[in-house]
Amino acid sequence: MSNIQSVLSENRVFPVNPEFTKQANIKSEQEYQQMVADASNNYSGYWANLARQYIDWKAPFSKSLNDSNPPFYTWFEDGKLNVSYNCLDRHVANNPHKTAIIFESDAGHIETVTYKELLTKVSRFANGLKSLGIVKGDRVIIYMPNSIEAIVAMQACARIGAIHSVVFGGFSAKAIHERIHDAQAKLVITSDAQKRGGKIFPLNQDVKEALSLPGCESVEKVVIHRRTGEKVEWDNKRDIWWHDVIKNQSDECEPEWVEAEHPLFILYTSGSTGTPKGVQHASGGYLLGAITTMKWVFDIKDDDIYWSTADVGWITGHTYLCYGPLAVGATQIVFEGIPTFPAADRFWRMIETHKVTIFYTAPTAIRALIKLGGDLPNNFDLSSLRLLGSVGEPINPEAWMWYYETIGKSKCPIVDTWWQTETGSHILAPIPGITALTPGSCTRSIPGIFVDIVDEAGNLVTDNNGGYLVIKKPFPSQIRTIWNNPERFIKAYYPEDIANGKYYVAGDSASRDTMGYYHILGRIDDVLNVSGHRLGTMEIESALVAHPGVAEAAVVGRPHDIKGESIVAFVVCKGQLPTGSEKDFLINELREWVAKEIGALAKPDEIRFGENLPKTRSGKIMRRLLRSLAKGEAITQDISTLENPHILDQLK
Ligand code: 6R9
Repeated sequence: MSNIQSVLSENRVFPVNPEFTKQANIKSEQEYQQMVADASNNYSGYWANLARQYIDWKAPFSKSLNDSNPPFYTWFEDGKLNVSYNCLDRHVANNPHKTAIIFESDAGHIETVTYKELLTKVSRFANGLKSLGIVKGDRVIIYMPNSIEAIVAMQACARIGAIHSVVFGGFSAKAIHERIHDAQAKLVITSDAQKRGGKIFPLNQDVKEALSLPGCESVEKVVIHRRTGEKVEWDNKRDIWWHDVIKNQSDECEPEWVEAEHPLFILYTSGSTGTPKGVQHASGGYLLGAITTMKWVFDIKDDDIYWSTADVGWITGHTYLCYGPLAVGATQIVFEGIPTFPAADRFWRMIETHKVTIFYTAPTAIRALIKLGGDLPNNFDLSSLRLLGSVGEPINPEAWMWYYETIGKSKCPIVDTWWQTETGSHILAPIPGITALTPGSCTRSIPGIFVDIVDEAGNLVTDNNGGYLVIKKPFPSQIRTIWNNPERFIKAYYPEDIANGKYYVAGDSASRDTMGYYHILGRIDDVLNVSGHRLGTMEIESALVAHPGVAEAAVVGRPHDIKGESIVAFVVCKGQLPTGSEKDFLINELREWVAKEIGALAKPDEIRFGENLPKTRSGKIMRRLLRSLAKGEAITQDISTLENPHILDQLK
């Protein structure tokens, strides 16, 4: 709450830096307003013009938006393109020796590849995939660290029309298994291990474990990249080394020209119910969202050194690492490690070393780095920076101010970008050359995207209490469906009980201030945001209940200074209420259990035991009450409907 209050009472405004405006891709408010007017007057034509301008099409499209079967919208459907061609070949034709990626490993080793070299790597690997029998439409799981190879693997899938699904390296074998099964993947691409913060994480071992569980019969081969040299438990029938896959392959691979709606990838994300949802993105519309926002929000230029610290396992690592920067022909940093290794000055050192001009990271990293050494950045030359970005969760005004002053020296605009796995690209974000900034606000919508705040009935909400954040018109980069589950797609994003299912409902609440700027207040569903990672409370509860000693569990979020939210679990055990050393043992065991079921990122920070959970007489768990208990607040809610008030004392 304190975070929300401070955001809402924020009234500092930082005008645009005129030096920035002079060189910006969008230079004036009139230009922005003209774009909004163009989109209002001819919505479909507005996006069609951009798609023709920014994407190289093999076969031109004649139709822009097709909204004949809502909410299954399509864009540019009779056009043909290849995303990898747009990311590589067209730049190689103009500027083959431009650096595409500067890779810095966890240990500080640097490797650089040009566009031409990257195209060669992608083509060889794409040919290798074909030799393994992978064809257009096949699903490929990628479980790799941030690396040139992870990008090569994703781009190679795009090149041959295979649909990748990247699984974040922090997820467990169980989580990989779930995704393989849901996507019916034919191939898994992984590394022997991953090095982060000096520690080794055996990725291939997780894949092995996942494949040993029933339901992975679809997987024919596992390609293993040798990253660390860790010993690999080899499976003769299934495993093949990356270096053997590319051996003797041609440097050229004709792209598979796919329809604009051909799925580019599936990325699993948490929702309020059930298992993670396979968010499906289309090739053409997604690419357009990535390119336009690279230009408008990141103001990308030919000579920029762009750095997004995101991991390829998340949507930011897809749009603003693998696809967006390459689609616009930029030079970017790809970093394998973590911000605090070998010391908490790693980011600042890297900005100095590589003369980074655009830096994009998450509030949780900023908060952690302030805590570990708020004046460390002063030891480095950060003068190359010209633009800063933030993503993943609301940035509290204090962290914003530090980022603005200490990192940006009060001259770099901060683009606080609100978007989601499902939106594919930025939705709310400042346009840096024209938008005055307010700490903690992601300001206005991208020109051509129509956002609003409404109540259940679909009426506009204008007060500070906020309402449902919705996107009123379909847009090119949006989710097409949930893989294999169109009913769930409709229910999750176009629910009948909010504005009659007319609008895309984001799952966040927001309010607008007197400048018309948006302030995100947080999720309205049972989704937690822990260090910028989306986790469903239900997912963690199911994991806990799967433990043989647990009868029932409820999970809530509690505000946390650095992580944004921390995870508090209330657990009812089978049998006696655990006490003393038995209790400590069980807490430890349950935390490890959740790490195994989902991944270390989902480990509860605190576990409390009770003989029961607070429930209404109809048996519903009173989550609001649990949230108050987790925060240590006095219970002021009406507990008259509570069936078992005495257990509140146990759970305190
Ligand atoms: C890109 C990404 C999406 C959820 C979203 C919201 C939160 C993301 C934010 C933000 C406030 C921002 N979120 N960016 N909240 N300000 N700038 O993070 O995608 O992992 O799908 O999470 O993250 O709650 O609904 P994803």
